[in-house]
Amino acid sequence: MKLYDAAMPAPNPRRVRMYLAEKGIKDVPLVPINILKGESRAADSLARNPFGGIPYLELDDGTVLSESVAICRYFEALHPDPPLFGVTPLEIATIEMWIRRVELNFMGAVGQVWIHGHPITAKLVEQIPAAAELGRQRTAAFYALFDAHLTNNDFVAGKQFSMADILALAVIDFACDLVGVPYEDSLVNVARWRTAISQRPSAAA
Ligand SMILES: N[C@@H](CCC(=O)N[C@@H](CS)C(=O)NCC(=O)O)C(=O)O
Repeated sequence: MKLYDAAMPAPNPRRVRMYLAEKGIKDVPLVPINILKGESRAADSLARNPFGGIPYLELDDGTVLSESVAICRYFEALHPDPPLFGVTPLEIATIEMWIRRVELNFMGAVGQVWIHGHPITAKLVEQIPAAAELGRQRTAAFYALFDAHLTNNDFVAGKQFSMADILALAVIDFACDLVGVPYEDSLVNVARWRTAISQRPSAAA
């Protein structure tokens, strides 16, 4: 198999690299794709993944799996330990709830700012400033709810580190370090959580 990958600061491929590092899965060859040079939209890449996004995983029989969370679920089924998608029905549902919240409410909002408000994407799309502003407001709303949740939780889905932490770290680093939508200094629980998750060796993957 081969994992088509893109370097930092791309948040979605980073999720899979961090997941693999947490699981101790070392035997997945990476194929680097340069998104800024247009390689994710080149004909050979689109032939493998018509949706164009990186990462995607090509299996030995030619089957291609895209979507970072789906790729990690595939590895989770192959290598259940340590579990990063939960074990009990409640853990599984809670982690899934947070994965969807982070994808839809957080990444969706940050992505709006990235596409409609960042100088890099200004060269690629016709930007709508009002969409960027809405994305900023949605991001701030997510941060406030996230901080309140983390008041009594060390990890996104509660007591255990999970795939939801991986997703949220990839999005928050992208939001703060590239897109320019950081959280307020007053959100001390978000800051504490981010520092703790960033210190895991997998965060460097
Ligand atoms: N929902 C997808 C998103 C994939 C995606 O948009 N990846 C970005 C990099 S973070 C990308 O490849 N952008 C360039 C493109 O779509 O051509 C996932 O979770 O894997």
